[in-house]
Amino acid sequence: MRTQVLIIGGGPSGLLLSQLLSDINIDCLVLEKHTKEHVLSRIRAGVLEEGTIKLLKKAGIFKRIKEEGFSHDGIFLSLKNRGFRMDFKKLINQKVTVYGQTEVTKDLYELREKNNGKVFNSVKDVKIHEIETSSPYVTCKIVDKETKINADFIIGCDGFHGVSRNTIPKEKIKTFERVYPFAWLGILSETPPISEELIYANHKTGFALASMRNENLSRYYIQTSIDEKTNEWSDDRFWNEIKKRLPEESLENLVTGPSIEKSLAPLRSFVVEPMSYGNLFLVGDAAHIVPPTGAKGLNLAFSDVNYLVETLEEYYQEKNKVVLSKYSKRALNRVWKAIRFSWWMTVTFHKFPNQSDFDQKMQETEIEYLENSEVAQKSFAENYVGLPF
Ligand code: FAS
Ligand code: PHB
Repeated sequence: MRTQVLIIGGGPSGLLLSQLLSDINIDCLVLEKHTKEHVLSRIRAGVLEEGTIKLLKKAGIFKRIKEEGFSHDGIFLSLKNRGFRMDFKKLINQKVTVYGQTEVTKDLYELREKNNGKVFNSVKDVKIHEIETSSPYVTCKIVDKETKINADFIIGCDGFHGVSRNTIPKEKIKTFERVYPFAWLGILSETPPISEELIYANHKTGFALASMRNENLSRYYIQTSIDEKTNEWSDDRFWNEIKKRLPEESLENLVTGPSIEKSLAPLRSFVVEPMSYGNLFLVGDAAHIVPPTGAKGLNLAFSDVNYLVETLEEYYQEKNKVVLSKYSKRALNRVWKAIRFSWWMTVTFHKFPNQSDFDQKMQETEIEYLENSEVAQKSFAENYVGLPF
């Protein structure tokens, strides 16, 4: 089998990349190790930046986002159980859209199927070969049949635990990492959201986030220690903890109920440089991880896709390999700014083990400065809604 661009990973970045490449007549195919149902069972991101919306619209995905997504002109930040609003519309005339990653991925699968996109699920034993040569290829098992696929380029859209990044010789890359000493326990509950907009809360017992998926589906997170188990957290224990952390004035609107999903996510910041080697390119979580505190992970994966499509389109038009080096530089320039913002949100809103009263005071002062300075708010707003591609 042969293709021009072979994409490993049928998550959001792999699917969007394959649609946008097909739209400009670049032949591609996607190899995904799980079933479509498994991929769609993951509950992850919730906030889409304007740049993401524009890119999804270009790919042909907008109808359901328009009908079911929620435009948010701002968010609430909270300290010492007191909240205040960040008004993005007033500050920088921009907004974000709340529409779950699961829905985006569902729309992308449907779009690829409608366009007869080549997406192979349940593919096993993907191995990448000869990326330093002009004839890289992949071996794998498709429906248990040993298969070899030749390609011009191989794209790692296979997430943090995928196979692609580890194919690059260790001496050819540099990694940057910070693992945070806490985790997020998230629940979904079929209850009306506590607030029309998201609430990020700093509290001396730990961070909390109130989000949503629709008017009767709420998404909540609390910071927990790193070694927690979901079965140690009954719904009652979760609700009692989040009540301690959210702003007092919001609690009258809190509707508790049974969780229909409960999961723990570790938090880390991670970047690999460069994001390409030979004819292998890394995209999304395969190249970088952000703590979800800044709502950047999915959006960053999509800005990588944008840069890679532009790079490959220019290559196939000019047949000039020099353009290929543009991708990593352009992508990393935006990646590092999102890494910084997500790190800042995480260290400002979370309680660290052995955190002193002075440290807590510094966090609260940082947030109060934000509350009282329009200049600081504009900077926060442009980072939260997403820096330009
Ligand atoms: P993904 O990990 O989504 O997709 C990679 C795909 O590659 C997967 O389908 C996987 O099965 C496949 N794959 C892996 N190895 C393979 C192999 N060897 N062969 C073939 N296929 C292979 N971001 C936010 O913005 N907000 C959030 O709240 C948020 N919460 C998150 C919670 C969790 C638990 C996790 C893990 C991530 C969260 N993220 C969040 C980040 C997340 O949304 C990612 O940024 C986003 O999924 C990135 O998309 P991809 O790069 O496509 O990677
Ligand atoms: C979510 O709704 O899942 C969500 C929203 C904002 C974040 C993280 C997660 O920063």
